[in-house]
Amino acid sequence: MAIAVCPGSFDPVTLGHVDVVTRAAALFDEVVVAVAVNPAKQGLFTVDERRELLGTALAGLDNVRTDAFEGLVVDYCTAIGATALVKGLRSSIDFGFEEPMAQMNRHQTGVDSVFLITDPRYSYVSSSLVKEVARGGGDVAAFLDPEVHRRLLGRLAE
Ligand code: COD
Repeated sequence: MAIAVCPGSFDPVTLGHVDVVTRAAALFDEVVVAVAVNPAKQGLFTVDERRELLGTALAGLDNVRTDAFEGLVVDYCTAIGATALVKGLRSSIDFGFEEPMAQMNRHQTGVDSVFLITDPRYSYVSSSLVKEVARGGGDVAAFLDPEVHRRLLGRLAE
């Protein structure tokens, strides 16, 4: 069984993430969407909240589950028997960021990285940009699952 991991911060999950995970689910037997726990970085949502929102946005994808991990993503892949990492690529800037990580990860344990080119509708979408625009009162509904959108506006209003 080919298991892939889609790692990320997912703070919060956007439709760009959903698109990549949906396409990965068609390529692999099982996809684990894994939230990276970074104790040094406080997010807008807790790790548990991010997993809950991922579950909402990815509902209906039967071979997808969520998890969280701390430490190196390659060690997490080994622990669960995953042979591939799946990442989304929005631009050459993403490639510049991802390429050394992919080489380092492959050097560490042999785990390969698979890159899916973003759907053009989401090529300029990131969690951080969505949060910044929403904080300023801009409309980000087109980039989020409706429940994630509702929760984002609620959190920003607190
Ligand atoms: N369209 C397509 N793909 C997208 C979009 C979009 N609109 N938005 C984001 N993505 C992709 C990103 O390119 C990325 O592949 C993934 O979705 C997750 O994105 P984010 O922003 O939620 O998460 P990041 O980029 O902060 O995640 C970085 C990791 C947590 C994956 C990385 O830091 C990591 O692996 N950390 C674990 C520690 C580790 O092993 N470090 C050594 C690495 S060599």
